[in-house]
Amino acid sequence: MKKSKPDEDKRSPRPTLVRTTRSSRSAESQDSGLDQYGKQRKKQSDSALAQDLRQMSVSGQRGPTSSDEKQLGERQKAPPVVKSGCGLASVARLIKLGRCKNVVVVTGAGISTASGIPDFRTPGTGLYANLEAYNVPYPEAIFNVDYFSNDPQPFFSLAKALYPGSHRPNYIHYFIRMLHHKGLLLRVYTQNIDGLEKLCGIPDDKLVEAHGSFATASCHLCYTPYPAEEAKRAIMNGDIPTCTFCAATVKPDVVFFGEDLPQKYFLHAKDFPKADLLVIMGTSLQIEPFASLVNTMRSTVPRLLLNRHAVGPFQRVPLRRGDHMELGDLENTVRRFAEMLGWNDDIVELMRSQEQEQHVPMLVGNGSGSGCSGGEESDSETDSKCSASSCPSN
Ligand code: CNA
Repeated sequence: MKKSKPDEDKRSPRPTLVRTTRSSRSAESQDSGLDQYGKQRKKQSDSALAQDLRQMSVSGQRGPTSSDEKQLGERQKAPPVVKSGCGLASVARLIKLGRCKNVVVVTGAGISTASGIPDFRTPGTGLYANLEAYNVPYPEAIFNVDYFSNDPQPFFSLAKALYPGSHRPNYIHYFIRMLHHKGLLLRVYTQNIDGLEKLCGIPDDKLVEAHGSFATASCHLCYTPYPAEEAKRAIMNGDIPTCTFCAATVKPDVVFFGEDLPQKYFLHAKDFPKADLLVIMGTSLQIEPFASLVNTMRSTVPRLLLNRHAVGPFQRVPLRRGDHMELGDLENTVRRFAEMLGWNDDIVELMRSQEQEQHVPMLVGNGSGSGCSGGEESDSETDSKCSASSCPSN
């Protein structure tokens, strides 16, 4: 293969925000320093936290005072009372009244568990609970670039399972696409690397894959681009793709801890001031700087959390004015939401037409985690098919 020069774009000066695990919060700072896996948490002293705190103050939220903390601590002894269905109905009403025309959706691994892809942190089924298969000393090692430099095999084993092609988008992905078809989606910011947002037909200009994707690959040392299909073939065959320029290991352009987020991530600075609704789905909000995004929304903008349990700022009792959450299985919740909006039939029809067009069985599961195998397609083939697909009328 012809030698190419290192990717200039990746070296050009730009704002840098590196991916880190959220390791300390104000309310956590006095605890034992152990995370939920019993590992010692690292002190968060990097620029991401500084950015995090700056963003929080910009959003108009004051930090908790010591009396707030005391009260919060007392209230948190009792489990928070979650008003079932109320938040969902309120937000559905706002959308039906035409009050939400610039919706930002923020997603995580929980939107893809119904497609059969395990998330990180769900006890029992999450990847972090099943690490024996990957032979790593601690969970984050699998996405640690220094660890990868030394031993790429754990990540490559995981990559085999996550490579786009073996999983299908589910109802939740199509719900987001329906927001787009209704002309309401400003942007979806996903932490996922499974490519299912693209595969369900959400156009590139509406999508920010904040933690990268498998669609491109490059040398992890000198950033020389490498053909993504060749990298995939090597990884699937158990080989190690190596850089044609410096012979170091090539990796798919998935953002690892300690690496910069893609330039597109910075669209949030333009999007968030414009947004009139934030929907957060299927994320534990543990990874910075992404987790702090949700705190940069203007305080007058409603935020809706759809997840199995309360996360991030939704752990506060009572919730901030304008915050809503609906806890439970995400696919069920999103179906109920779609029914309230009168979109369910449109979504089912959209799924059917898209899956027929791609000649794969429709994933109609109800969150049982049964992924279907689809055809092996490149992202660009999928994209052109998606954008050409017919959709129900708005
Ligand atoms: P996480 O920390 O595993 O959190 C997932 C959240 O979703 C948790 O709060 C779960 O309770 C919740 N959840 C999972 N399944 C459901 C469900 N069926 N119904 C309701 N809630 C559910 O993952 P995050 O996304 O917060 O962490 C970000 C990491 C995960 C990113 O860097 C990703 O690259 C990485 N990741 C991505 C994938 C993927 O692309 N599908 C899979 C695994 C990990």
